[in-house]
Amino acid sequence: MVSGTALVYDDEMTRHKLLWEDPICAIEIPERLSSCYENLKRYNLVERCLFVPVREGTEDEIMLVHSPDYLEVVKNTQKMTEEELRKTSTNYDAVFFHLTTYRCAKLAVGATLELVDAVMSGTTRNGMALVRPPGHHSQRNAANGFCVFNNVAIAAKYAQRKYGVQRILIVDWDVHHGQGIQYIFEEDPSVLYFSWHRFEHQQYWPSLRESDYDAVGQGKGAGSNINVPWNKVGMKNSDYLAVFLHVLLPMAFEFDPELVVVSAGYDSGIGDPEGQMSATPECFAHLTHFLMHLAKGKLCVVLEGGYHLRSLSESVCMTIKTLLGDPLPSLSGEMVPCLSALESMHNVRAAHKLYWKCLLYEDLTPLKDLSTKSCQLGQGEAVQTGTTLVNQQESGKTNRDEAAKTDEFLEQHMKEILSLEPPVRTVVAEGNGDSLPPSVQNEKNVDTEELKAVVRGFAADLVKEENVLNALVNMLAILEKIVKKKVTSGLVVSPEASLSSALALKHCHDLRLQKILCIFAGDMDMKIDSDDGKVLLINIGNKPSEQPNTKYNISLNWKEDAERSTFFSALLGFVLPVAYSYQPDLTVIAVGSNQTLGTTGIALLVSLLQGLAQCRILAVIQDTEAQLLEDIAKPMMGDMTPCFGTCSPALQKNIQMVKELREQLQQEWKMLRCSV
Ligand code: X5A
Ligand code: ZN
Repeated sequence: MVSGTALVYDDEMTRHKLLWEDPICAIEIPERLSSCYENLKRYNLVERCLFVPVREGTEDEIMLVHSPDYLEVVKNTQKMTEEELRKTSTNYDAVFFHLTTYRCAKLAVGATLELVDAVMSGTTRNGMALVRPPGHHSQRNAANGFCVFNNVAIAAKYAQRKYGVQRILIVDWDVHHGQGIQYIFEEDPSVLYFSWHRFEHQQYWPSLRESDYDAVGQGKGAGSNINVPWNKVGMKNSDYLAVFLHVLLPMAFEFDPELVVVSAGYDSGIGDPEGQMSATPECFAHLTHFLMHLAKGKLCVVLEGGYHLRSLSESVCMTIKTLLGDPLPSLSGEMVPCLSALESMHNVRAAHKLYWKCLLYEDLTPLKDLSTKSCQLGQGEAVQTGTTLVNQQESGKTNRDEAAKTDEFLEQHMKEILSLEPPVRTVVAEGNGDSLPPSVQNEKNVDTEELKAVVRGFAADLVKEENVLNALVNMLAILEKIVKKKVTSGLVVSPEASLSSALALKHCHDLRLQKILCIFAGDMDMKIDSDDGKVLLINIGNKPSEQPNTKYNISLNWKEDAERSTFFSALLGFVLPVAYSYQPDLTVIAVGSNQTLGTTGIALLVSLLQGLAQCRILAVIQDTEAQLLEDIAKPMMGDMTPCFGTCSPALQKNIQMVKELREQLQQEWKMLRCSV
């Protein structure tokens, strides 16, 4: 298992700066880089990373993407007068050159390639490069939008050449469309490019027709370019999450990349003057966490935009904390995607239906393009809650006020979310887990009368057997550790998994936890009264359920053995949206006999559920399934799951079942929606 996180940075990249008045370029300042690094130091994250020095990208490396003529133009800026620099800058849209630009742009390329080397060689599992100038707008023959060399596109070509990487996923979460990357890989099926971007029906910069959802790639590359246009500002955590769950991740798992590179712009975060969006810093932790499940964790995050210094630097810290494996804070805000986001999601899914098996049975009626007017404020949409920060104001004074308000909001918000979070990822296991990773603590022979009394109070007649009593007491001891945040997660093997789970839920109630997400896999015999919303039960079993599904008691029953693709679509398209909508305080996973998820399925389930409930999970495993212990413990410790391979299409009837459930419950659980 490869571990560790690389951090590539050099403050020399702060030398590139704007020398004259230019209101458009004025936001791309050196402090963008230094403030990120300062904040990383403040959170003690720098010393936890493997620090990788930068180098210059070579001319050959730059020419993997750019023309010799363009390289020459940039090279010549090294010895220009200010007047000439100014003149050269005006040849491009939203670009400035400085005497050090060529040097810094070469360092930005080299830093990105050093990151690729660290990850591809297995020196670290993942990492981040903090670079300036950014790259995703630059093109073969042109600088554009503050970008000089296309760092991420060069990195992808480099990884293909040097390491023979067959499939690369580029995720561009910057708020602008990385049209440069799109142009470079448009016809290349080996690079899947995903970008979401402020678009406003083509009114927003760079106002290109080809930034819309129907630009799906060309020729052999058809289907390998995914554009999600944002036609409104104010997109929030739930909108970003919905697009990941319903658009990017199904396609990404199907694509099965060998490397993931992120064009990580944080101008899509709250307070940014360019983006005008509302996503809070922990949203980037969740986006990062999802991407860590692809390509065996090989994830290279490369800075692009981000112009609100506090928002930028907090979001960068959240990204790096997540790369390091820290527990994720819960995603805040109302979990309801807005109508405009749903419309974009519908359109992009419809545009890609022909190219992806995961969309094969989706009911994607002809593209809808509601006019801007008809999709103005739907229910919940006027409430860009939590902040009155989002407001398209033009005056400079108001912008400064808005920025200061975001500063204040973030100060408070980060304190809150980070104080809730358990400090480190720890797993404690009950009893005789011989096969467990050594980092898992062991809880043995807890012997408290208090807990025994709890057990007797629960089911006196059932606990005559010593081993059952012990298992229940140990489970309670572990549960209390999780609730008190002494550990993040716990594992229990039980001769009576149903009984153990029922007691766990009851005890959670006594400990005043408000909402418990309880996931069952395999045969479990449990009657739980969950109508009051304190428990949400999702049963992923084989047995057809006797009761009809209700908001808090849901059964997913495969018709036959589930293929991997059925499981993916159920997990991404159903379980996670419901779980994120519910926002639980704890997750209980109960595994009975005859579970059909397989070891990789269970591991993926456990791993992805760590995005909920501040990472707090209790797994209760029936003793006959004890061989699963290790597969569950590993993802709890932050080990990524084994690779899945690409998917065959799922059985239509299974997909149908998931689809029907989604339709039935999308009024109750709004994150299930992916269409208008
Ligand atoms: C990298 C980046 C934005 C350019 C905006 C020009 N560029 N109006 O965020
Ligand atoms: Zn940007």
